[in-house]
Order: sequence, then C-alpha cells, then structure tokens
Amino acid sequence: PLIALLGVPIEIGASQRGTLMGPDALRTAGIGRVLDQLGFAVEDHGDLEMTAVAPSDGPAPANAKFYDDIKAWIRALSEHAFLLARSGAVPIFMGGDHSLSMGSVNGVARYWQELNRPLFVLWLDAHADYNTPDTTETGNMHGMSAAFLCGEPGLDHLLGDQPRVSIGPDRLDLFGIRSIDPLEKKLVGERPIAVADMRAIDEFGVGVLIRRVIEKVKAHNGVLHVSFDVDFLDPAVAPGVGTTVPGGATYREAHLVMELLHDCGLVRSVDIVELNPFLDERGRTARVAVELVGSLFGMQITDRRTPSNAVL
Ligand code: DIR
Ligand code: MN
Ligand code: MN
Ligand code: MN
Repeated sequence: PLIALLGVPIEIGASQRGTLMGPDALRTAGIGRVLDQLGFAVEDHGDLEMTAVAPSDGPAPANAKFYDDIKAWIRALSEHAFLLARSGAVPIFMGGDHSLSMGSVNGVARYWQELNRPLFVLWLDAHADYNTPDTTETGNMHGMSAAFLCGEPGLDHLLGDQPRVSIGPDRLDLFGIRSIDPLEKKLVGERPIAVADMRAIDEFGVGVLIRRVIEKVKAHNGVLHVSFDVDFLDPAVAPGVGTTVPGGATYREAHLVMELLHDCGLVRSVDIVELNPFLDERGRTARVAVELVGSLFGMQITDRRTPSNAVL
C-alpha cells in the first residue's frame, strides 16, 4: 500500500498567519516515519507550489478574502489530488488552512465519480465551515470549504476549467462541531447534513456515532475522505491552532475515532489542516496529529478486533 504526502502551505484562508508551516511541522514530528513503520510505502511529493492565475474570469466575489490567490491554490491542488488518487495511492494533504479542502476533496471526488463510487466526507472540526460569501461574518475562506464542496452558491468560478464535483450535503458528516455562526447554522439546518455536535458526542460517545457514519458509507458502497481540522481536538490537547474552541475531543476520543476508521477499511484520502506551528508549544500539537495519523493507518494498542454494533 502506497501513501502519498503532499504539503499545501496555504495560510491566507484563515485569520491568523502561520499554517504555512504546518507541512514541515508534520514532517518534523515524523509523519513519514510513523507510516513507514506501519508498513506503508511513503512518497513525499513535497509542497504544492502556487502559480498565480490571471484574474481574468470575472471579479472576485465580495466577502471572500484573498479569493484570487486561493483560487490559484485550489485549481492546482484539485488537479494534483485527482492525479494522486488515480495513481492508486492514499493521498494525505498536509495543510495549510482548511480552504485547501476545496481542492483536495474536489480532486479526489472527481476520481471516485469516474469509478461510480460515491465519496463521503467526514469533517472532524470545531466548526461547520458551512459559510458562503452571503453568510460569512469574517470573509475567511477556510470557513466556506464544506459549503463549497456541497455545491452551495457564491464561489461559482473558483475552479475555472477544472470539473466541479459536488459531493452533496447528504454525503457530508460534520463531527465535533461546537462553533457555528447564526446564518451558517440556519443553512446547515436546511440541508440534509449529518451533524454530530459535541453535545451528541457527550451523550452517545464517539464509538456509536462513528459507527453510524461507517455504516452509511458501507450501505452506499462508498469510500471515505477524512478532513481533519486539528481544532476538532480540545485546546488542552492541541494548542497549536489559530481558532481554538473549548470543549473539544479528548486525546482518547480522537484516537478511538481514528482506530474505528482504520478498522472499517474505507478511508481513501485525508486532509490534516489548521496546524499552526507558530502557536504550538514545542511541537506538541504536531506530535498529537502524527500519533492520530498513526491510529488512522493501523497503529493498535493490542490486536483486539473492533466488535460490530450488532455485537454490542
Ligand atoms: C468562522 C470560523 N465560522 C468563520 N471558522 C473557522 O470565519 O467562518 N475557523 N473555520 O477555524
Ligand atoms: Mn507529485
Ligand atoms: Mn475547519
Ligand atoms: Mn475549525
């Protein structure tokens, strides 16, 4: 099995600078080494380079900061993601802020669409990232990526000539959310999006809720993309992120999510986003993120198999 690492050092989609250092922090924390020790062949494709796109395809939408630069990143990334998926590798996109998912997910979705396998997206995040230029309060595009991927209007020319593959809101699972803007909340409520907010996680536990996601993907013969925003984690575990929100996933809750995802065998691509090494405490958050990647790709405490919901 082959894993392809690709750094996407984009920071202008977020309010705080510093996520451009994320890919190198993940490398320093040993992401390649951990995967190698799990028996994977690991290819590091280095960092994606942004080549400026002439803003010839119409004016930038209002309320989308750095639209023209982000547009160039997303077009390049979507194409690269498509090619990585087609190569048969499991791509891991190392951010960079969460705006990059507009390109990574669109690219891999294009590949799975050609194979007639529906792509489902699990969004591990404190935030819903379901703003559009009409609903955003900040104009930061990292808060718009899930909405864009579900085909919401407002960034309609972002991909230019690249095919836009809408995943559909019924194939999005928001997991871990605890911060949502008023208009964003209204929009999410109007869509058939599955939401496991922190209250649901408190009440039912991540085991039950992640199994529910997995069963849905299986029932549709689908595959899964995991978009992991490190602010999914509680700030006590993961301080190295610009938009910490209290009340997040604990260290063990996050590992259990990853362990269950590994056991289901359906994960075909991953984003790790919003890691901000400038705000981190001596690499702590980067190390936690790498440990979680280890669990996602098969690191086990013991060899106990996951019992199915039916057994429980
Ligand atoms: C806020 C914060 N909802 C926004 N979003 C994110 O700017 O749209 N913070 N994604 O990490
Ligand atoms: Mn490459
Ligand atoms: Mn996010
Ligand atoms: Mn977030």
